[in-house]
Amino acid sequence: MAIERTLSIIKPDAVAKNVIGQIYTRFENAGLKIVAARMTHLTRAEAEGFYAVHSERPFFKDLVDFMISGPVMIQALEGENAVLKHRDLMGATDPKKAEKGTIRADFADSIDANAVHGSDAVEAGKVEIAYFFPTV
Ligand code: RTP
Ligand code: MG
Repeated sequence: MAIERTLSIIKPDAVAKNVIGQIYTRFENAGLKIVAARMTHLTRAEAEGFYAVHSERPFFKDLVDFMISGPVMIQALEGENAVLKHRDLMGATDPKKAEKGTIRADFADSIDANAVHGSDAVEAGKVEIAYFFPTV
C-alpha cells in the first residue's frame, strides 16, 4: 500500500469542545503521523479559497461563516492509505449517518458543525496541504 498524505482540519466546533487531543490520539492509533500542524483563526478569504470547489453550492456561505467562527487546528497526516484511512476515522459528512465510533459520530452536532475536514483524494490532498503548508 502506498504512503500518502492528507489534510485534516479540526473545525471550530471541535476546537471549542477541547477535543484536539482525543482526535490526535485517533490519528496516532491508526498509524497516521502528524507531519505539519498549525492552529489559526481563518480569515474569510482563506476559508473561501480553501473551499473554492464548493463556491457555487447553496451551503457555501454557511460553510465559510462556520469555518471562520473560531480557531481551527490544521494538520498534514502521513501514512499508509492515509486519505481513505482518515475518511474512515472521520465518518460520514452528516454525523447522524456516521458510523458509531467515528470522529463525527462522537464529536459532531450537525452537517454544518461536523468537527473535521479531510481531503477526499490524494491529488486534492496535495493541493490542500500546499495551501496551508507551502514548505512541507
Ligand atoms: P469536508 O470537506 O469538510 O471534509 O467534508 P465532506 O468531504 O464530508 O463534505 P463536502 O461534500 O466536501 O462538503 C464540505 C462541507 O460542507 C458542509 N456541507 N453542508 N448542508 C449541506 O447539504 C452540506 N453539504 C455539505 C459540511 O460541513 C461539509 O463538511
Ligand atoms: Mg470534502
